[in-house]
Amino acid sequence: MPIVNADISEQLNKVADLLDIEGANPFRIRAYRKAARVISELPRSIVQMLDAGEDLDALPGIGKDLAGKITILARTGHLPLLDELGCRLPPGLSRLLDIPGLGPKRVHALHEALGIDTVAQLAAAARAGKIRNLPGFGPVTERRVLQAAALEAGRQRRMKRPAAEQVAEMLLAWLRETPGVKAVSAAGSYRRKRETVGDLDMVVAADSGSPVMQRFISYEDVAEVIARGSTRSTVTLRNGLQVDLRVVPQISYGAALLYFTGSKAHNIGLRQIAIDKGLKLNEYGLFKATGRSAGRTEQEIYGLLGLSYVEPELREDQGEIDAARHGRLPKLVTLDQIRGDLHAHTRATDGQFSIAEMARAAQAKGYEYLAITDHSKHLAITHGLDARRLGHQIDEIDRLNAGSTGFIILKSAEVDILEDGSLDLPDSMLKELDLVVGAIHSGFGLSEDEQTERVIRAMDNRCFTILAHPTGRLIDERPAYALNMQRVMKAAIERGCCLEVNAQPDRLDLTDAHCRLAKELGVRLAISTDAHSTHELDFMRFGVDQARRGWIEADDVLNTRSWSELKPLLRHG
Ligand code: DGT
Ligand code: CA
Ligand code: CA
Repeated sequence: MPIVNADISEQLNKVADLLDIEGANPFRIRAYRKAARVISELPRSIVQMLDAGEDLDALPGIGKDLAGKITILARTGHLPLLDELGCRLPPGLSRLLDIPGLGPKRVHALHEALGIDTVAQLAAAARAGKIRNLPGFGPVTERRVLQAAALEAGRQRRMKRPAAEQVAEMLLAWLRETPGVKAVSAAGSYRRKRETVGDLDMVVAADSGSPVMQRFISYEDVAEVIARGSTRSTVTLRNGLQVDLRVVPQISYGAALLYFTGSKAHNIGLRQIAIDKGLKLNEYGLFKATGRSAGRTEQEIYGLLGLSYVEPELREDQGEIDAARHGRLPKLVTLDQIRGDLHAHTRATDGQFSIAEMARAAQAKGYEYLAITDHSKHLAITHGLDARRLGHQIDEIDRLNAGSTGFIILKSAEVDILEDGSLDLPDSMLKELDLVVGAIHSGFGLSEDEQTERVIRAMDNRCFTILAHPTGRLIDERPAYALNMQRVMKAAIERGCCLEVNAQPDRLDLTDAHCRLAKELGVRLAISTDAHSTHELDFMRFGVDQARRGWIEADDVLNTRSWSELKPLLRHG
């Protein structure tokens, strides 16, 4: 893989950051930053320039010495100076830079004054009130640092779904190939489809545990074996994730799966029902005084407890046991019921592909429609569309639709909701669209009342259709802005608007609890990928999982419908 300009620029910036932390000569630091900027804005690739035999020191701000370093970096993908700096500085220091509000200058000051090298030390100093007294810091910064450090620590502990999924599926496949293995499944929060997982739990059915454990600890990604037994072992993988594995005989497989899937609260509820029936439930089975009654499958255990089968996504002790007893569990929406995607970007703004390429990929998934929802101009960083460019996009979509059957590209936009609640495109343009997706990308700091009013005012616009990523949170990175969700949802119902379940695995916004609230209040939801590339259309499964955790059924979801069924449900100015 040839190194691209953006990578070179990033590495140079990193050098500048580390030099800055070290307190190096400001001119030297500035030279690296300038070079990083020049290279990131270059219309041509550095590698191509080198291939053509051109001199890099002809570029503005890049002298002989830097040109040499950049050449090494471009040719080898490696910058020796960066390794050197990395060795000279404590390893935790550069992670401090990831904390919002902490630039290299402040990291340098914290290191010099308090000897802080790690996020944990930083949090401890903030808690002890030591940071507020440093020159240039103060109590506000101290509080911010404390919040950010808590988030940062949380980020280290829990892993988001795509990363967890990759690790889990490969390991499951590895275990499945062990001779004598009869069944293999993930359990725990991963199987319950939680947004993040603390560790992975796996259950294997086999007559003998030892060969399975032998294969488990010989998995190439294992960094450390924490515990090893014939029925239970724990390892840490190279990426830091811990995995717990249990091996049980097939006759106990269902009971073990049930137990280790959890949640703990759900298990406690089940165990109480067993006790009330004079039975005993544990990870080996469901027992009568006279011996085992069930254990091979989860289904037979639920059945003997007088419950219908509870999908793992619902096992959170949120009323599912009662619903299972009375046959009132929801029939959860499934991925194959999804018939289109109502939020996707193209190269016109911050996406990576053309309208036609995105549409072709959506059609290949078996969808009937895809809404193109590029950003509006207020989001300048994405080169958002103004009325004129949106007009061109509309013309292009009409042209593409004219030549296709069985698939329709929907005309739309992800229009910014401005701070006063007005929309960032004129009504005359919005009226031309099949649907309007509205979103907040600025002014996160408004009070709950102000933010709620802002969103409701946006929905007052007769063209407004779907509120995208309604809380604005980024998992473990940015908290939700203050918003009264109940009021927003009620206002949406009154106005015929819908809310989005954004399927980006960093967002998953609405949350499961909000999905549940939407269902109770009767707000329709769109499960949308917000895809910025063709492969991100596959994020749909994460959105569906989130909706399932929120008890959502097909009828609650806009895009389980064909376009002809959907169209009359969308209000239009
Ligand atoms: P995580 O790993 O933090 O994302 O969440 P879980 O739910 O995967 O929790 P974990 O890994 O500690 O345990 C996996 C499952 O094992 C858990 O969901 C239920 C079961 N479990 C663990 N400890 C207990 C316990 O003390 N009592 C009961 N009833 N079940 C437990
Ligand atoms: Ca777990
Ligand atoms: Ca565990």
